[in-house]
Amino acid sequence: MLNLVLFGPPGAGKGTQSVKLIEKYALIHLSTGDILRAEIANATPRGLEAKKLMDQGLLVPDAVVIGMISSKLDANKNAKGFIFDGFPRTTAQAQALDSLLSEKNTSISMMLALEVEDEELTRRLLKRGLDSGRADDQNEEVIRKRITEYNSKTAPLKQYYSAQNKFISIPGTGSVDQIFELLCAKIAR
Ligand code: B4P
Repeated sequence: MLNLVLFGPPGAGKGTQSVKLIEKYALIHLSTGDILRAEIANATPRGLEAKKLMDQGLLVPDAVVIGMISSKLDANKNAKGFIFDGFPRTTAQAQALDSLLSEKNTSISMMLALEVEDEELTRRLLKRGLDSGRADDQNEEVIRKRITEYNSKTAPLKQYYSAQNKFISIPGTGSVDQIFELLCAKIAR
């Protein structure tokens, strides 16, 4: 199985590149951000709780997102592989993912990390906020909070995957197609 973690700060291009990767490699796309936004749109109790945190730029509790990923893995037993987009975001999530995959006799193949400077991230997210309708993209203070959450809780996962020899860094600036080619070259190695 090909199981990719697509990693990077908010606005690095994870969602954008996932669309291209799932088409090329026929993988199942699991984006915790998309799953949470669907729960919000359906006004589920979990969605309503998550919205309060997401609107402030904070992470949703580990137990919530781990539970969501676990059910999605169970629902896709015959998948050729998965792209984990925006998950894991904490060490507890990474450990839970390793054990969920090992129960299925598989593991993460590699972590592809898109690297983009903070100023460019803010610019991209504010631009998306003009037409996305996403509350967390419309306020510069909230965007900065998301980047701070990333730097304190999520960036340490680079070490987690480096220790397993699975960390690959990719420049996340340039055209979407150029970045996609870099990702494909690393996957093909
Ligand atoms: P996510 O939905 O994961 O959102 P994101 O990181 O902000 O965006 P994404 O990475 O998909 O966007 P992209 O860069 O593609 O999370 C939202 C919130 O949900 C989190 O803040 C958190 O509260 C919660 N959450 C989600 N997962 C969680 C978890 N595991 N644990 C706890 N909480 C969790 O695109 C950004 C913009 O850049 C787009 O407009 C795009 O067009 C543009 N862009 C992309 N590539 C570009 C390029 N090469 N050049 C110029 N612009 C580019």
